[in-house]
Amino acid sequence: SEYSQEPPRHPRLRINAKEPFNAEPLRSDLISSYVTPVDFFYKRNHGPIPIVDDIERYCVSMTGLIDNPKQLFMKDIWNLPKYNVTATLQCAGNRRTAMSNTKTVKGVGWDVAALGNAVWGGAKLADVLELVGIPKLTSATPSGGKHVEFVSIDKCKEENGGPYKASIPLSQATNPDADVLLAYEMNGKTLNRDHGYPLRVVVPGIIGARSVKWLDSIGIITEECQGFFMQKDYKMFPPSVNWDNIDWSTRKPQMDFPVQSAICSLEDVNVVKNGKVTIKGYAVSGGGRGIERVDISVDGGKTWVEASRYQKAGIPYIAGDISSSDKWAWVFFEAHTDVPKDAEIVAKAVDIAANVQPESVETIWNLRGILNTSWHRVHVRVGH
Ligand code: MTE
Ligand code: MO
Repeated sequence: SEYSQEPPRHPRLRINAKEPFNAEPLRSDLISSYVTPVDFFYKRNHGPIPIVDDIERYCVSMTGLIDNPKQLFMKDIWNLPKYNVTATLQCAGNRRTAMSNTKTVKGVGWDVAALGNAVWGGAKLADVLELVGIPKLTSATPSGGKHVEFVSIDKCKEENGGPYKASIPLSQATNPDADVLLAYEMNGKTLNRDHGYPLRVVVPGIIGARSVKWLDSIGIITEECQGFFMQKDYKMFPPSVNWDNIDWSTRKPQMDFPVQSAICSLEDVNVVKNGKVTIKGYAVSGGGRGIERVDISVDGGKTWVEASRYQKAGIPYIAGDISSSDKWAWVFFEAHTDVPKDAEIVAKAVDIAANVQPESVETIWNLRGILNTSWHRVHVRVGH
């Protein structure tokens, strides 16, 4: 079958769909390190994993509204200055299963681990675009180019067997501070097949769907990409919209993700012996907004305490301070409490723009089940 040449994967992944392969780590594996090991980084695919076996001949076609269309080979990309950017990639479908539990949604189910934090190594897209004559900080080219489209070599059924694609605004692509990468390394090693070998886009701060893997071409275009995943998917609709009244054209493709957090040291339901629990998890917000605070409740949200936050051991995390924190990366939080009786433990994060996670999933329910950022709740039963 077309799935007979999939790469090997870690046996401890939780598989949500086999073909295409979609899997996430266990909660406990997710929070065992600030930089997620490649093996435990969630894998989100819409088709079979492509095979690129001739790296000498592999190239990215630069097309569209540019004066000199060009083919860039890996050596051209390797020749550009290399940047390492620590960035958390999060699928818009993270926590979809919990949203589905209130009312059915369409899409692959995910627990709370459809995200990961990696050190991505590669060239800045802003530098790559300069090679085809587009200067830094351009929002429109003289020829009317306003968006940058990334087209993959994979084949997806949603595109009727065509490639996965997405676009971002040219202003973001040409802004060196936006840290958009064409990445060929993940955590210091050559990118592996599951994550986009030999070259993928990494767009920090926005939903994972725009970070196109297995890049085939980059196009400068007038309007945003018209592909399925931009126009007929990954849009946020209000709870009133259903499959009978949906009008996809009324909404923009989702880009930034909202503030999110989840407890990963506990499962949905836990039995503990003496009532002492460690509450540990991650918090992250889109757009490079740091995490200001994580509040923890052990009484279902009536009263709260603040958790401690950290990225790297020994370095205090200061939200919004790029000299002490990784701007595009999650923070871990931790709190230790005594839970004398059965309890509902809740986490909610606040970002530096004072955005707060919504209390209930019902208020943000949407038919595609994206962006479930409601307060994360787990239950503890004290046994004797
Ligand atoms: N790129 C291609 N070519 N094909 C895909 O199916 N999935 C997207 C994005 N890029 C996808 C893709 C989605 S929805 C997400 S969340 C991320 O890749 C997942 O990246 P990962 O598998 O490296 O975690
Ligand atoms: Mo995704």
